[in-house]
Amino acid sequence: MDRKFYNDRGVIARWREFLPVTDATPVISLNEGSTPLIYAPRLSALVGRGCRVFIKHEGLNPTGSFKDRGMTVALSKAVEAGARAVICASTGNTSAAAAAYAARAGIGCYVLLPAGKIALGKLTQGIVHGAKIVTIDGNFDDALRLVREAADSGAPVAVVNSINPHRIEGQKTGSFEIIEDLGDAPDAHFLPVGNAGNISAYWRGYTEWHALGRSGRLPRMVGFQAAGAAPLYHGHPVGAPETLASAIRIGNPASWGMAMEAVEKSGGAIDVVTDEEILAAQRWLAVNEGIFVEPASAAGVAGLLKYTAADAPEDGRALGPLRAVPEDGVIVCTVTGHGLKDPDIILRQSVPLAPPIQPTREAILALLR
Ligand code: AN7
Repeated sequence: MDRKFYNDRGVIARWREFLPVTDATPVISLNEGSTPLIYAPRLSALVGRGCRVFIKHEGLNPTGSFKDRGMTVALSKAVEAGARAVICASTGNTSAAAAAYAARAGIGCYVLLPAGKIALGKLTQGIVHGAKIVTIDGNFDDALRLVREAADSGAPVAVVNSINPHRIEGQKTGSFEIIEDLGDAPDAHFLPVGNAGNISAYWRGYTEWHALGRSGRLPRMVGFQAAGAAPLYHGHPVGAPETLASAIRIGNPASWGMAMEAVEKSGGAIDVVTDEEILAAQRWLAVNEGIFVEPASAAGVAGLLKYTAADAPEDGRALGPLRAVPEDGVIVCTVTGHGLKDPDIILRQSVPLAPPIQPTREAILALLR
């Protein structure tokens, strides 16, 4: 079978010269990337001081999360190397992307998931794309340990977790797109942190283009962990991470060192947001900006809302890393996954629908009065 599925969009087609691919690399793509950078007027007004806030909406990738950027590179390189199957541990989105890109490549896919802790949409994606789903009586950290052990023991599978360097390479293209859209890097970049690959990837993208003179500044990288799953914030692994934001329920991130280097070199920070703040930010973004993201994806916005809260000290603004953003500065918040990944979390918090009305003119007019 011809393995060269050429494709004129997608992360590899658009950013080939910055990625570890050659003409011999088959391109396994679903036209990922090129996601919109959406101006957020209400969030900007909350920050004040003339600052502008933009949402990089990674939920609009083909499988509904940022994982597609790295997975196109990881699967293309795996097929180039002759792999017949890939394997990953996941809190859900990595497995959804691996399953879809493996299907696209026509090779097998094993996904190791913490039993009972995966959002419905993500589990559904693994099933529909035909992945071999293995649930584990343990958490994500246990699943990732098993993947490493299987690979180290010579199992005939290519690992597509972010310990695979091709994943980070693909994900760094998010920074390139932001610089192209804004004409420069932002002053600060807020995003959720789980296994810590994405903050590392964005920083790599920003520093590579800064070194090439394609941008004039480097952003402060500000990462947010869930309060119950915050190993980077506390400075040590968390044995039993807990958060409603299941995507970032991770106690021992694989990209720990790279992430802390990004934070330190950029003058940024790692901070925490509570589950209540995450759910409030998810709702706030949906109601005020029309953007529906999954809970973990709202962690960066939750951080921004925390810093701008009315009861914050001083003048009520410019708390924490926001203090370092200049007047008329630019802040980008990456939202990492689509809200439809996890509808349960919204329905569980919502009042039940009213009983049906009669299909009559009187009934609808009475309701709208
Ligand atoms: C929506 O799918 O780790 O800090 O196995 O799904 O790069 O790990 C997902 C992580 C943020 C954290 N937002 O990114 C997995 C997995 C969403 C996510 C993160 C994840 P990293």
